[in-house]
Amino acid sequence: MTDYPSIPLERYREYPIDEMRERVRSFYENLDRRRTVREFSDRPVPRDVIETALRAANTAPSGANLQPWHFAVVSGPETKRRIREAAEIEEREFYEHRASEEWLAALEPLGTDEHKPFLETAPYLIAVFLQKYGELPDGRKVKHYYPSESTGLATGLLIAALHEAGLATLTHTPSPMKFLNDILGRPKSERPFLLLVVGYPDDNARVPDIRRKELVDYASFIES
Ligand code: IYR
Repeated sequence: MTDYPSIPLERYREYPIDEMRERVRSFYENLDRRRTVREFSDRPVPRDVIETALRAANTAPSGANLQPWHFAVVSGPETKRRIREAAEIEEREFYEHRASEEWLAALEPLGTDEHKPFLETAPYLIAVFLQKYGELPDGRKVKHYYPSESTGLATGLLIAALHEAGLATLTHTPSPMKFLNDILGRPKSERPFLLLVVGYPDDNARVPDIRRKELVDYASFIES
């Protein structure tokens, strides 16, 4: 392992309080416009935009800075077709047998079902893999710490970056997702974490009129 030299925190920026307020508000207001979309356009998206969003994702904090994630970026129609086929098999099983009545009732307002045409329509699918352990070139294993937390953080940043770029995403979690390892040729050290569908929304895309919780409902301040 490398030993990192210690360097000054040169790239940190502090802002005057008013500017701090303005920046965080505008950041929040922009994120608040994000909606998960299920109807995608097939309009192409430049690959370099995806690459830069992935660089943003890769800035996420991770256990022991081991960056325990892999992003498999799929744009090829044949691979997208295979992913759709495999996902729909699992999803049919989910909606017809595996899901409890309670789960199906929770999904009802979202109007989801086993049909996943967006897996072929959208220009990009990003399969996010969690690396349970790392593998050195000589085959030795490197223990990873907090890989789920780390990969979740990286995925959150990826979604925010793509939204910032004006793209829509759908976090899709066909379960089980093991087929992604086979189709995308990923090693067994990697567990499929989720499948992110990326593109422009369809011109006629509609979304359910959901509400976000109020601050008091999801945060508490302990000041003594
Ligand atoms: N994976 C299924 C079901 C599903 C589950 C949850 I939790 C959602 O928020 C949405 C869908 C599907 O993608 O349809």
